[in-house]
Amino acid sequence: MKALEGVRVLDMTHVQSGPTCTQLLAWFGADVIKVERPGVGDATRGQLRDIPDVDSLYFTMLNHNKRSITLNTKDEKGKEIFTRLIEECDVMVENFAPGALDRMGFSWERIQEINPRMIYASVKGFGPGPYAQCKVYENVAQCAGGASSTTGFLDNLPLVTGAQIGDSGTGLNLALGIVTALYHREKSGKGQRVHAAMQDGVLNLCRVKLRDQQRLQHGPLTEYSQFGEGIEFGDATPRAGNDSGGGQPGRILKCKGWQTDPNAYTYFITQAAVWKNICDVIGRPEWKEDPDFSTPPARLPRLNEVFDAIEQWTMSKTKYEVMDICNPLDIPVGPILSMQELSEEASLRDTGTIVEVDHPTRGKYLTVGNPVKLSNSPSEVKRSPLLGEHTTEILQQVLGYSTGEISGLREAGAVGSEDVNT
Ligand code: CAO
Repeated sequence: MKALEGVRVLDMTHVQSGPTCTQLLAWFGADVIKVERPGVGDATRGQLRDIPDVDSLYFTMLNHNKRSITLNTKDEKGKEIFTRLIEECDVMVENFAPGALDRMGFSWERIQEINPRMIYASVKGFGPGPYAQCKVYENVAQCAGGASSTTGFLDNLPLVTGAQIGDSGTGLNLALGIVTALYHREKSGKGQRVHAAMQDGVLNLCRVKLRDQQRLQHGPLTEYSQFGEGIEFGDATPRAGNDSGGGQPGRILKCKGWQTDPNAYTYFITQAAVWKNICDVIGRPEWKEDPDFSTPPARLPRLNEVFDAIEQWTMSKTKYEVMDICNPLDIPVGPILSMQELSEEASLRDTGTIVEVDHPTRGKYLTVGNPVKLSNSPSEVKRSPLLGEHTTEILQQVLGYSTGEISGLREAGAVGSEDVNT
């Protein structure tokens, strides 16, 4: 039995943040019913398509293990069906622009009336306050949550990161809020509202930068490269290039082949505890006892010199050789792995972190699997549903409608007929 078996989720999510959350719940065993607009569906089905008329990878990689029903929730009959679904489900998840569900007639108050045990979970761009009504996409959240002002190099533009910390990151927070509320419901018997704002999620992940903002009031940030370079600090936490965010200085360094391979680099951390091993490995044994280099505070103003010397050594090795030599010596290093290398990495396939899935119209493709592994509830990644694939099945099995009633609902346009010929 899967950990969340028996939990039924009414999934009104679209794009990335909400679907990340409901996909996780589905991987843990919940029955996730994705409600989509007839004939249209989640906008990402058609975005960034690589194969004509086939659900995009963007969609398929965010909607595994779900069932799809097409339902017009703005139509009166559609609203009746939606009300019945609220009665039958434990959790409702949505990430519409602020106010969309209220405009449909399904405010939190109304949902509680229909089902007092319902857990109603939302992602929005911002929490209550001046920006509460704004629409938000990933990069807006990264900018408004403090990630961009602290990412990039000091003398250049703020940057966004490739990791979808605003969307997928907030989806993870929402999933935790939902299972916490489910646990609470066991004792209270009541549902509750769960809200996760993307700005809050990004800021939470940037806590070390808020830490540094406060440290700045008491002096320069000595582990930042700009300290060693004699560049003054301003009022706000600066961009720090590839400096390590912690107390152990680190940088990205060139490895053998860097002239032609854009990913021939390694991250190298000069952890104080293994400084002597680092000196030996890079051929600078004299630094072990030299007072200018032997202690972490002495090295701080000389980090450029230290990393230049380490880079002379890493440039003579491939990123994998650096890893093979440093790991037995307890020196923390990490190769810069490309998406191509990751997709071919056998150990990630073995653990189910990367999975190959077969899809009826797309064929085989790779996707990420569940990053959280439960020993008694392993995740099995199943393909995403076609638009409306389970409309009849859900109307019959979950809500008990007869075939005749379903035909009537189709004729009235309350539900879609995408699944009729499949
Ligand atoms: N039947 C009928 N209507 C439906 C429906 C259905 N099954 N499903 C959705 N709709 C309607 C909604 O009611 C809404 O209509 P109104 O605007 O008339 O009330 C409309 O479809 C879609 O709403 P939307 O404003 O959420 O969609 P959008 O594409 O304009 O905006 C987004 C997208 C992501 C900017 C916005 O939803 C948002 O800000 N969400 C919150 C933050 C978030 O999650 N962002 C991350 C997205 S991933 O980068």
